Amino acid sequence: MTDWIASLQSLRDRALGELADAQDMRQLDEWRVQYLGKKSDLTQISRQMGQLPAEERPVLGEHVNQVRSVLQDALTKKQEALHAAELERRFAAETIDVTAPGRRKPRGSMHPLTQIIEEIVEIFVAMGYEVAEGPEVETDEYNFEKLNLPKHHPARDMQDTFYLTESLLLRTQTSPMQVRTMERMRPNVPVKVIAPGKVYRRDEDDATHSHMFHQIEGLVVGEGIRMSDLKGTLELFARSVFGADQTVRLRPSFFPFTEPSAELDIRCTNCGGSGCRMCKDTGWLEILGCGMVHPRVLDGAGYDSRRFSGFAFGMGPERIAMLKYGIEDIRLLYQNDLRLLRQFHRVL
Ligand code: 2NM
Repeated sequence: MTDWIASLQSLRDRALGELADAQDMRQLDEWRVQYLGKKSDLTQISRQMGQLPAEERPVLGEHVNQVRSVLQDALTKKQEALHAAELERRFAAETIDVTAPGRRKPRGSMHPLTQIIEEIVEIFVAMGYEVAEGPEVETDEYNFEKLNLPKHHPARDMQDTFYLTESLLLRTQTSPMQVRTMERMRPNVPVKVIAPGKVYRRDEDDATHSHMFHQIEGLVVGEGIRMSDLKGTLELFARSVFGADQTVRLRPSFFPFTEPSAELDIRCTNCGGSGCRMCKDTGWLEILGCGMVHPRVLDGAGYDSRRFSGFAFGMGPERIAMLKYGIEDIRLLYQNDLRLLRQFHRVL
């Protein structure tokens, strides 16, 4: 019995000594198997206690339990210490200098065309228009038929349109969105909508033409909408974009979807009206087309033209940007040459 107790004590001292030397979790685990596991000396001793006289068993059992709990406590403490040491090591190794200066990234800004489009859309949004955007692949029906351009109409030139199938095409204007908006809104008024987006025409690209360009169209439908509403609206628009001192004039024109139709001119931004190369000595620059919505277009979209009227207009933001900034070749707007883009850098 005393021998057993002595060997338990030396077992405990040996185990604690080895535990103190353990360096990592793997060694701790080996130690646990060796001293507290199923095949450990401690477990063997527990098993062999049966050989002792009955009165000695509880005494030795007490000692065994005590050693086991001392070892178990020591193991837990050592685990916690190793854990803490590991954390300390990582905190020390992984510190970062949060005061170190960052790497500067070159900052881009909006493309001049995007800037102009947003500026124009914003002017009409401020007047209470909603913005309508929609598909670039359109049906013949919406791009032509509902805009008073029946099949075989001369203005509906096959040569100018990218047809995908007999009835599908790349839209040549954004007016299909105006028609969709009227159909969605009817019979409610007023309809006030601005439709910006890409349009496509079969054209040879040159300084003033592009097979893909942008259009912004506006439409107002209501009761008692008149040509003077159109003129006042467009005058306000022209003054917002080209300066508060701008003057405008309407010049008769023709579009299949408006009657009457007109073109809006502003005073030449280059010479102020005295005549120059830019305005071909007229003193005026054309900036958009417009007119009173044709009764057939209104009726076709579900607004009885005997009761409702409306005005519409369409402009090319490329042209507006070129006039406003004196850009002489439309292709400059698509090439993304940094020498051009940097001139329109705006800090956002
Ligand atoms: C223009 C010129 C004149 C126009 C017409 C319509 C609609 F859908 F209401 F009939 N939207 N846009 C229009 C009118 C477009 O672009 C030069």
